Amino acid sequence: MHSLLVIDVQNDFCPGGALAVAGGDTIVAGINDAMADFDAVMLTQDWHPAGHSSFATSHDADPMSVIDMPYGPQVLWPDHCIQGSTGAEFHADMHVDRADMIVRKGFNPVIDSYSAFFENDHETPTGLEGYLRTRGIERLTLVGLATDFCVHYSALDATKCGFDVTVDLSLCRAIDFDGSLDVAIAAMTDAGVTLKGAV
Ligand code: VGL
Ligand code: ZN
Repeated sequence: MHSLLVIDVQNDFCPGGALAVAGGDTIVAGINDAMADFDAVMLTQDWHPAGHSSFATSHDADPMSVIDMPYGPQVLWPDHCIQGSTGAEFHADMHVDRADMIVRKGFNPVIDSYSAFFENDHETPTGLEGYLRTRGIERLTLVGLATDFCVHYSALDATKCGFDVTVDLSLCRAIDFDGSLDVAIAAMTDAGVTLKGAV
């Protein structure tokens, strides 16, 4: 079984959103088309409570600054993907009805969660691993936003969990902050993730 895992294609990561990724909306049609090629489709949804600890406003700090959290360094983001907000909704054109499963992440007020599998402490599971295993899914193709954060960490954790992982870079877009895209490509390559398509 081969599943498509669509990461965080939400309004706040698209142009006009709170944490807009350049070209974030341009991948939606291609993702919809790709859904037909898979046995199953899963979506993730970044889903933060107001006042989340990953927000710069919660620390009186500048967006994109980095602080030390008990679980390691954390980039402080503009407020984004607040539970129930329009920014947290999926892009209106995405075929959400095709998804068997929607995984929400980042709801723990004190730990961020880039990965679809574990929170940023790299320990607390989201439950996705068990879901995929019990459904007999062994192969995953990841697409979505952003290449260098949530796609990157989800791909690394998926390989750690033993799945056969491909990232289709043509259906991803990056934040590319402070060299983060180069770091992500190198880390995914080292981890044995198959990278397909152009960045
Ligand atoms: C993401 C930063 C903060 C992502 C989510 O989806 O890549 N990045 N929250
Ligand atoms: Zn977030």
